[in-house]
Amino acid sequence: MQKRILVIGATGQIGIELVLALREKYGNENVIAADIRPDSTGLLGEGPFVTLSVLDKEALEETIRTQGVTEVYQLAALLSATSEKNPVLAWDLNMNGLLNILELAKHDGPLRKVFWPSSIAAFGPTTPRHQTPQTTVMEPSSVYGISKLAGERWCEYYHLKHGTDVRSIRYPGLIGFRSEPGGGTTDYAVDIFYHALKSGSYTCFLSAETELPMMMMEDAIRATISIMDAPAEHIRIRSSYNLAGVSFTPASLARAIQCHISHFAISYQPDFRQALADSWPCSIDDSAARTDWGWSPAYGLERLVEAMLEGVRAKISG
Ligand code: AKB
Repeated sequence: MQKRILVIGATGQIGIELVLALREKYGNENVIAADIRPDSTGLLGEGPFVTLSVLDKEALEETIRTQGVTEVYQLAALLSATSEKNPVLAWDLNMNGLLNILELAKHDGPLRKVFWPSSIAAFGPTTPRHQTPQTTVMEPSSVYGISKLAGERWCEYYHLKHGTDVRSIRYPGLIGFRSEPGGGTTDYAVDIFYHALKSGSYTCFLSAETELPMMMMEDAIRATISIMDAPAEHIRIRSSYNLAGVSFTPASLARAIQCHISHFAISYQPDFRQALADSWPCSIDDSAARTDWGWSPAYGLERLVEAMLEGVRAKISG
């Protein structure tokens, strides 16, 4: 059967890159980009776009039915820092957006497969922080983390009760230059490159030694498409898979940037996001993803820094 893919939250940080990659693989016309705001990024290229709120279940149902959508990537969400400022809105969007899709996937319509992103934020201060196991204590202390943990439970529940083919990854902080992050705690690791290239200095909102799991966007998109392409029987975990790329601190990232821009200077002024970062893992054990669907990251710190400097330089001079 011909795939018809709907990407909700298409103008966000992951959405833009995912739409481009899926269009490359499946053809522009088979990937419908959807977002609550019209596309003002100009980055999505050729292909269908619909203005749609994931909270509008009727409009969602109509789009899926009339467009014959077979797969949905539900990316619309508030990230960690924005969620702390709007807890009720974050819960509504992050939870009911997912539930609307899972309910539609349950019925006899064309929709057969769902991707939903979880996050390292689903872990909490009582989780083992180093090489965090796939299955472990999960007591998230942030609104965003609570919504991600609850979402994981819903995904597994719909799979067990209704056979829903839902697949999910616990993304680390994502780093890319084509699209801008917004409202996350790991966003410093993108902002730093723009500041390094524009002004040669950066004031970081996390402390120097805050180690977090991160990943180059190319790796994250490859992982997302791989898990969706894997045979259903390989997907043993229906809550969400741990996924690791590279772990670093603001200080070690700054040192790697200084290898290319020797005058680059970093200072630290931690704000409320420090508490969020302190409640998350430093590094992740992703052996289940490696075993089940062949995951392996391609970007270490040096390669990531080179790619970001090249990409951001081209963008700002461009
Ligand atoms: C955030 O910082 O909120 C996100 C995440 C870790 O899910 N990048």
